[in-house]
Amino acid sequence: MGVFGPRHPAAIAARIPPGQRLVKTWPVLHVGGVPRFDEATWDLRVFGLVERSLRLSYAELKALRPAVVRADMHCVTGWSTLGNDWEGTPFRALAERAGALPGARWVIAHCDGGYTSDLSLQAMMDDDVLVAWGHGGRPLERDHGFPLRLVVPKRYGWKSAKWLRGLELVAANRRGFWEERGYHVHADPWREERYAHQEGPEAAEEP
Ligand SMILES: Nc1nc2c(c(=O)[nH]1)N[C@H]1C(S)=C(S)[C@@H](COP(=O)(O)O)O[C@H]1N2
Ligand SMILES: [Mo]
Repeated sequence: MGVFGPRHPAAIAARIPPGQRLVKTWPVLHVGGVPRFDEATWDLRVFGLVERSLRLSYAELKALRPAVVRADMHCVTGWSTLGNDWEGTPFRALAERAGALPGARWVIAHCDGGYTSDLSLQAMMDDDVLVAWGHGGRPLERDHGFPLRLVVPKRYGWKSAKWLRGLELVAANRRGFWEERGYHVHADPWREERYAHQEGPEAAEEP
């Protein structure tokens, strides 16, 4: 707040984490190309430390406990968007169907094109974590991850992996694409966990 007044009403400002700025139009941000989607060959696999590996077609996935989550999005490059309505299946529904084994501590997201990201199983089990196929009442746009992306609202955007094809449950963490290029393993925007050099010794453990 200054002589020109607050930049945003307090209710909006309170939703913008430190070092972030609100943008009006939703940026597109990724490395590499946008993969093609062929529904006949597409699948989503849930595998690794599970009782039952899953291999779901697009139709099977969409029939599985669909949910809508309204969430804000924060990219580590500094932009935030507020009030995104995502439609998808909660990760927890997939984990329950597959049956996470007791040793599972981390989830590696695998994408078409080879992009990966790692998340603690605990962070993934949050109510607001979806594998999403819809945004704003419409199918996801290709640039934004159609046919399927991960949405992890409480983490910086690079964890919300687009063109998702696999979720692998593992005991010991394996750093994903950005995590091994100097970005933080937990990536909580409210704690400004941007860079790996900020990580404490506990970062490799289940939080
Ligand atoms: N497969 C894949 N997913 C990705 C990325 C990527 O490079 N490849 N970039 C991430 C980053 S850094 C951000 S901020 C968000 C951006 O999502 P958007 O392009 O829909 O805004 O996607 C994430 N998901
Ligand atoms: Mo990002």
